[in-house]
Amino acid sequence: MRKFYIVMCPLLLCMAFGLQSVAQNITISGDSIATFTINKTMFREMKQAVVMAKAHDDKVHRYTGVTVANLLAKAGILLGDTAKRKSIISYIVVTAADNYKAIYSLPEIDPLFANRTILLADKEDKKLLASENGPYQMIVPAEKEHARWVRQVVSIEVVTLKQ
Ligand SMILES: Nc1nc2c(c(=O)[nH]1)N[C@H]1C(S)=C(S)[C@@H](COP(=O)(O)O)O[C@H]1N2
Ligand SMILES: [Mo]
Repeated sequence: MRKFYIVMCPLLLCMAFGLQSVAQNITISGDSIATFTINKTMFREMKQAVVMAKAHDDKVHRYTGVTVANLLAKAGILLGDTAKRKSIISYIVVTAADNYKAIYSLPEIDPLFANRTILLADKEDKKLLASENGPYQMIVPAEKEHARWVRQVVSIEVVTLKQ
């Protein structure tokens, strides 16, 4: 029995950390920035925001995480008044671990334009997201469909139209 633990414990730990290190990073890329990776520690150290939103189960839940606006700003994307001519011709592509994708226009993300907060959450009702949804999920309040509540987000790409 002792031999079993000596072999299995390191093995299981390696597997757990191996899987986590891939899934717990978010890569942010775009033409005007160097590709930027945010890991779990960086995510937790960023300003935490709370959004109340009705999920696919028709119930209002409390989501905690980082606003997508702050994530983009951290990666070097300019938002706000000085960037608005560029923002209105830009969008983001959010990709999940299963390669599911959704797009959001930059004016939907930028608080200069948007009257709702789009969040990348890691917690629902104060608990870490369930593994089928997390570690990170897009929370898009007040949408009638939940198709853009992308689960298991792995990357965000910023695209600006060519003029
Ligand atoms: N990664 C990923 N996220 C996804 C999907 C998907 O197929 N893959 N489906 C979307 C759709 S169409 C809906 S309705 C909701 C379903 O969320 P639920 O599983 O919490 O009901 O997740 C959205 N997020
Ligand atoms: Mo859906």
